[in-house]
Amino acid sequence: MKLFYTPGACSLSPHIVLRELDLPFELEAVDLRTKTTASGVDFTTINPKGYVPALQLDDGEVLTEGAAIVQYLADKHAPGTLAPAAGTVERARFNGHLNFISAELHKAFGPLFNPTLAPEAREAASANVGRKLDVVDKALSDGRPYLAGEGFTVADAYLFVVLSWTAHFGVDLARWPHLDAFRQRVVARTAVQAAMAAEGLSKAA
Ligand SMILES: N[C@@H](CCC(=O)N[C@@H](CS)C(=O)NCC(=O)O)C(=O)O
Repeated sequence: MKLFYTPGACSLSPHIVLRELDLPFELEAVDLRTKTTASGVDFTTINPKGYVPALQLDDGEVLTEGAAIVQYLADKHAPGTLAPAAGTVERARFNGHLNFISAELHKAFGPLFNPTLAPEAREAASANVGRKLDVVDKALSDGRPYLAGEGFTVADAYLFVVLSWTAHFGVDLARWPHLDAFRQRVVARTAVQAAMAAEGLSKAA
């Protein structure tokens, strides 16, 4: 398998999952401005949508969409471990978390990555991110260590990556104590440390 990634981007989520599962894989970086991979390939020939992550399987099949990729990896390589079993209420709740992180929280960060965003629009975007963080903080407020309960799942990997962006935009996680504690819990995981080191990210990222 080969994961097409950009350091610190949402592709860090499947990268963490590949390492949590101890699977053999290669990494290839993508320059998102030029849409060119490190080996000089036009990335849009691999993922016509032009964004990371993309996971190329050993038979050449390419999977896209981070939430789909991490569920595929969990279901195929550790059924019922990094994602609850399909068809259960637990899985439906877990899917709710994954969808919220992808469609609400991840997307809420989008405007903040635009360096030309007007100050008022930036303030509105930050407030919107804050409202989404309120929701996830509440989900962790019953003392559970991870979104689905006691065990780490692929939804936690994705949430961790999105939380890591807050530091770049001056959003202080101290306002969300459960999320802050969650981030510290997840960053300490061996697979997370290894993925971050491989992407050249510091522990604080
Ligand atoms: N819906 C996609 C969105 C992926 C996405 O937003 N990727 C960002 C990095 S976090 C990217 O590659 N942006 C560059 C672009 O869209 O041109 C997914 O969840 O995988």
